[in-house]
Amino acid sequence: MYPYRRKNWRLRALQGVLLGLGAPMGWLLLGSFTGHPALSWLKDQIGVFIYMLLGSVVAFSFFGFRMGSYEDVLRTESMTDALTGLKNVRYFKERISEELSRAKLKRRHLSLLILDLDHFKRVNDKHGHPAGDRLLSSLAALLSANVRAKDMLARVGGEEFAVMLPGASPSTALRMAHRLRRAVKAKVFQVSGKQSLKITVSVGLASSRASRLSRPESYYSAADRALFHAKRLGRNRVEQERLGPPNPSS
Ligand code: GH3
Ligand code: MG
Ligand code: MG
Repeated sequence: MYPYRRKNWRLRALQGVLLGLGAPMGWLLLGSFTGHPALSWLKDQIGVFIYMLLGSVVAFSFFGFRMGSYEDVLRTESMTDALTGLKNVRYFKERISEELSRAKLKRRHLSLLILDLDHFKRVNDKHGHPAGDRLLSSLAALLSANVRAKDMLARVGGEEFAVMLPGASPSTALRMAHRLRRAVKAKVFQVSGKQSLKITVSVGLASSRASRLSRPESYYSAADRALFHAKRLGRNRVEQERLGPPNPSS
């Protein structure tokens, strides 16, 4: 299980239970130091002991639960992009390293797509920044609806998105890239009132079977190079790049 999926509220509640047990146990210990043998003192004071035990276990585990839940919310927020609700670049970088390690073990493919909106600045210039924001949110929903459940979609820059496709061969990844590009091209975005507009996206693709020397950075730079070519060759297109030779010293 990945650490970012761990539920801290469970751990903190359990720690609360342990802490809660500590107080009545300490009370018994204190009793034995002051000349009250634990068992006979316990027999005399069983009501007080049970009251203390339940009270402190409930109180500590409740505070543990609240603290853990708060930590869970903070962790989720720190990995989520506020505008689109997608995962952010920090989460994406963690995940790609983990998926790459997994792919290396199984000698499987890993593919990466980077999508960049074409001439997005013009949208802001013509329709205003809030309209641009709305377009980005709708686009995120559109992309989410078009990736597989096991793929990982994230917003990695202003108008830049990345999709990691674990296990996807170059041909599967290419099909996915074209599917996303076509879906964006076909969509009419409602940006403000009755105003609607269309936009296109360029996609850079990097795909390779993971080897012992594969690095996440080589996937990023290959997908970036491919994106650069897609822009240069006219936009609204998909280009792919081979991964450069891995650098064993890095
Ligand atoms: P290209 O086809 O070469 O990618 O052109 P472009 O205009 O999309 O690229 P450029 O890098 O020149 O501009 C990106 C624009 O994206 C500029 C910036 O204002 C806009 N942008 C970045 N983040 C946000 C955002 O969160 N909201 C809005 N509305 N605009 C954003
Ligand atoms: Mg860009
Ligand atoms: Mg752009």
